[in-house]
Amino acid sequence: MSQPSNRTLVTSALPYANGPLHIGHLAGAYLPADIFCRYQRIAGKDIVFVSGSDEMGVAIMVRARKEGIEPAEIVDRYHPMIEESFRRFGMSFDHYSRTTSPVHAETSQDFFRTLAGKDTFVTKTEQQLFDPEAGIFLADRFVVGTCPSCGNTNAYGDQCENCGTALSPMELVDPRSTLSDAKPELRETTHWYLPLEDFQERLEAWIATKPDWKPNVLGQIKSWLTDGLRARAITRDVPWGVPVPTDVAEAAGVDADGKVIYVWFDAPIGYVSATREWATAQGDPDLWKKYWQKNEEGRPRLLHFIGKDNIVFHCLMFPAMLMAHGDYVLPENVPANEFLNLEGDKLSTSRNWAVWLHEYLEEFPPDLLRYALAATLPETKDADFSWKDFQNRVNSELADVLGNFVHRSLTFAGRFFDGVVPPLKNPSAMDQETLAALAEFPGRIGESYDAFRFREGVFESMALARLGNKYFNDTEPWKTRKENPQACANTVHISLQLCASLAVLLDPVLPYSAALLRGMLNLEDVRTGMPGATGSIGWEEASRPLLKVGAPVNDPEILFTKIEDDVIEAQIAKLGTKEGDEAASAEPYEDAKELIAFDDFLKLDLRAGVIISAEPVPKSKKLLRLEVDLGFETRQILSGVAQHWTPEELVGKHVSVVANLAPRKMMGLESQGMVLMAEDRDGALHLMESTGEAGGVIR
Ligand code: B3M
Ligand code: ZN
Repeated sequence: MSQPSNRTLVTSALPYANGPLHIGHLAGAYLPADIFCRYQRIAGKDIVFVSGSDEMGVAIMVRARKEGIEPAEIVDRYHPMIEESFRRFGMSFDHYSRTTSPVHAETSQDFFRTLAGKDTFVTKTEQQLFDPEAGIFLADRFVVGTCPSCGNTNAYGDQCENCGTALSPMELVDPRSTLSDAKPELRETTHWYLPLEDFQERLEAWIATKPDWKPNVLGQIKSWLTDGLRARAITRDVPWGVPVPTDVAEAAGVDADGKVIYVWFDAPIGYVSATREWATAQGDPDLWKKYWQKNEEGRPRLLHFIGKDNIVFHCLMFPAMLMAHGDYVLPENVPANEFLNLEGDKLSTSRNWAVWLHEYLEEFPPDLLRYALAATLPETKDADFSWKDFQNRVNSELADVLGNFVHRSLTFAGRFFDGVVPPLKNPSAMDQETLAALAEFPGRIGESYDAFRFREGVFESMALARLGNKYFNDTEPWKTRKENPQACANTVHISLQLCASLAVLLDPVLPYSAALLRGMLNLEDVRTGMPGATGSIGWEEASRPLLKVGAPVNDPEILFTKIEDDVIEAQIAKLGTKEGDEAASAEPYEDAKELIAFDDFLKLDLRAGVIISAEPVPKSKKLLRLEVDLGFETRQILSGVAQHWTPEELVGKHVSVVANLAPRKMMGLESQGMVLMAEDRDGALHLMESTGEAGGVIR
C-alpha cells in the first residue's frame, strides 16, 4: 500500500434537483462536511470540497410529470435555488456542479466505456415491467411494490427506503406503476449489469481494513455482504439521463437508442466531474488527478459525507466501480449520518413537515441553525430538531454564554482601558491556569473533528466560551478595577485573548459570527475556513495569545439576539400546513414500522370518548382545544386539526382516544391525551369513530 499524500477530497452527496433543501439535508451530508473542511483549511491542510446537483434520474422525471413540464425545466428551477441556499448557509464548496454539465456527460461516459472495455459488465436480455398507458419501462421510482426483504408496501423499483435494500423492479411483490393505474405488462429489453457478486470478496477484504468506520455504517454494509451481493442493472430505458455511449452499444450489438446510464452509476462519478471542473477553473486541468489517483506524492484521501439511505451506493457499488476502473483510490471513510426528525416526527416534504432552508433564511441568520444542528447532529442514531431546542441553544448558549462573554470583555476594554489590549503583568495562578487551559483547546477540538465527532467538537468549542465566562466571573474585574487595577488589566487581557482564539476556533461552525468577532477585535491575518484563504494565524496558533498589547479593539456589537417565544410558536404553527408547498414530492405511503411485542401494545390505554366542546387555540393555525368525555373524567386535548374541521363539526363526535399519553404542553396549554385519526396520503384526516360508550376500553 502506498503512503498517504497530504491531499484530501471531501464530497457531500449530490442533492436531487427536484425540490428545495430542508434541514434534513443540512444535517445529513452538508453541515458536517463543511465543518470538517473549514477546520482542515484553517489547520493548513490541502483539502478540496465538492458537490453538485443530481439532475438525472427518475426522481427528476417524477417531479416533471407531476407538473406537466420537461425535466430540464425542473432542474433549471431547483439547481439555482439549492445553490443559493448552500451559499447563504456558508457551505464552503471549492466547486458546486450539476450533473447536466457537459464535463459530467463526458466523464461518466468515459468511465462506462472503460469498464465495458475491461469486460466488467454483462448484458442481459429479459422481460421487464412496462406501463402500456404511459408507454415507458417502469424503472426506479416509476414503480412501487412490496419489499421482498422487509415487507414495506411502498418500496421503490431501485431501493426500499425502509430497510435500505437495493432492489430491481422485478423483485417487487405486487408492483404498481406510479404513472398510471395500468397493470404493468412484461416486455423484452436489454441492459448492462454490474455483477456485484464478482466484487464481493474484494469488497469484504477492503471493508475488513476499516474497523474504525462508524458502527451505523459498518452495520449496514455487513448485513448486505451477509445477504450476498447481486448484479445491478446500470442502464435504463427512460428519456432522461446520460446516454449510453453509442460505440459501447455497437460493440455489444445492442441498440443504444433511448438507453441511458442509471442515475446511481453516473451520480457518484459526478464527484469526479466536479473535481475536474474545479481543476480547470484553477488553470491546471490535470490537478483533479492528484485528489483521485495515486501518484508519486502518495495516495490522496477520499471522504464521502452522506445520509444513511445512500450507504449501499457509496460503500459497495461505487467502490466496486472504482476497483473495476483501477485508476482511482477508494474512499478512506464514509462518515454517514442517520436521519433527523422534526418535533418528534419523521420529516416529510409532502406533509410540509420540514424546515425549508430558503424560508428559514427569511427570518433568522444562518449561524443559529448551523449551531443548533451541529449540536444535535444524528451522528450515531436518529436525532430530533425542535424549535424549542433551537430557541434554548440560541438564547442560553450563543447569547448568554458566547455573546455575553465577548460583550463584557470588549465593554471592559473600551470603558476602562481606552479600547486597547491592556498589558499582562504578574499573572495570578488563575490567569496562568486559564492560559494553560486555552493551549489545550485547538488540539482537543481538532481531534473530535478529525474523528467525525462534530457534536463533541462543537461542544468543546463552546466550552472555551464557558471557561472565559467563568474566568471573568471568578476574577471579578468590576472589583479589582478599583482595588487592584493590574489584576483587572490581566483579566481583560486574557479575556480578549480567549475571544481572539474563539474567533478562529468557532469559524468552522459559526463562520459569520466568527468573522464579525474578528472585526470587533481587529484580528487580521487569520486563515479562515474558506477555499483559498491565506493568513498566518491558523488553528494551531489559536492555542496562544493572538492580540498584541496596545492593539486597539472596537466597541462590542450584538453577536446574537435572543429569540422570543412568539417567534418560535409561529414557526411551530407553520409546520404541517400546505402553504408554499411547491415542495410536495411523490412519497406515496409512510414506511411500515417495526414489529412490537403484544405486551407493548397492552401498555396503550385506548378508550372510546365523545367530543363535548371544541374551540380554536389563539395564535395557532393548526390546533383546536377539545374537551373529550371519557365517562370517568373529561380531558382537555389539543389536536392539530384546525385546518381539517371547524370546531362545530367536531362537537358530538364519538372518537377513539389514547388515554395514557403523558401530558404535553403546546402553546401554553396542557394536552392530556390524543384523538386517533387516519391520515390519507394527501394529508386528509379521518376520525376513528366509535359507537361504544364513553370510557369503554378499545382493545
Ligand atoms: N441524489 C440521492 C439522495 O439525494 C442522491 C445522492 C447522490 S450522491 C452521489 O438521497
Ligand atoms: Zn425493505
